Amino acid sequence: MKQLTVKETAKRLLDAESAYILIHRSPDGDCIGSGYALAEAFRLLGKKARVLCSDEIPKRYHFMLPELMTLEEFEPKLIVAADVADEKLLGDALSEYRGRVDLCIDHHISNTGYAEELCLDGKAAAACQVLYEVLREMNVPITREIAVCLYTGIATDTGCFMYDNAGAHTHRIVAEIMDAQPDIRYAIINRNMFTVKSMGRMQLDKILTELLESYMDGKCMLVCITKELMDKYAIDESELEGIAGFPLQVEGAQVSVVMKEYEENVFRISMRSADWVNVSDICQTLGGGGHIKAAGCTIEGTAEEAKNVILEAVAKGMAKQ
Ligand SMILES: [Mn+2]
Repeated sequence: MKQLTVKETAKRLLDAESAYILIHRSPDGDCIGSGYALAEAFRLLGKKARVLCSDEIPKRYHFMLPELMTLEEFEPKLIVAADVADEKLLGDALSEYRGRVDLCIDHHISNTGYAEELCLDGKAAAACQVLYEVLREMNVPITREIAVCLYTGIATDTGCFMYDNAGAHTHRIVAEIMDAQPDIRYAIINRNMFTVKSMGRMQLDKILTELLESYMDGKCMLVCITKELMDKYAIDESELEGIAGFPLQVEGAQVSVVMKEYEENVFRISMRSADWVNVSDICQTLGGGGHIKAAGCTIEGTAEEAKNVILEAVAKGMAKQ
């Protein structure tokens, strides 16, 4: 793996006449934003690009998708991954691209270096922020479509500019995006991403409130969402968006753990930290990773077994720090 500067990355992209752009499974605002903004940039430059994802893009993000040209099949000259920290996160449907990624644009310090070339800024709030700098270097205009993608990616990865990662530089880039496209209703994007919930999701929040479990004198709040629960209330996977920070709203909570039963006896764990606990370290001891305040891992076993493993790791992690 070779580390590329923004300038080198821009050149690499300008030199390629076509690309497949891979984003991670369970797509979020940042990978969708960076993937489609790059595809749109390719289109503007008269190149071919297609965004590939193992999972369908959830409806709530459809407003971000530019009307890309319908393309005939093409053999990509470049395979790019956007916001994908680990090849495993490409998901099953894209597993054929493992070991074949030419260039990765990312902001996860935990990036495994699977791509041949890597443009990584571990300090950037979002892959969209890194991509913004690359697009400027490529002299790509910040069109309405690109602005919507980049803004949404940065807004979602910073929890609506509430996390530490939203520093002065991030705000400056966002200001530049807003200056470039002043007519976009940014407040509406934020309202739709952070405030508006389906009635089903409101009901789910009520159930989750009842299911909240408190550990370590309330410093660790946990909620376990089993398949049984999902079925009982007919909850769709996409309605669980942004649920990771939910238990962290409780006063005094330092770490939140959301366990989602992905397959029977397989739990995807999302961990969040309010302040000083490094959950990336904790998740790494469980075979996962991520950011200091937002990380995840996968645990197999019954809910009780998984819970015990996680709580032990959290207790250890908190004692160490
Ligand atoms: Mn991201």
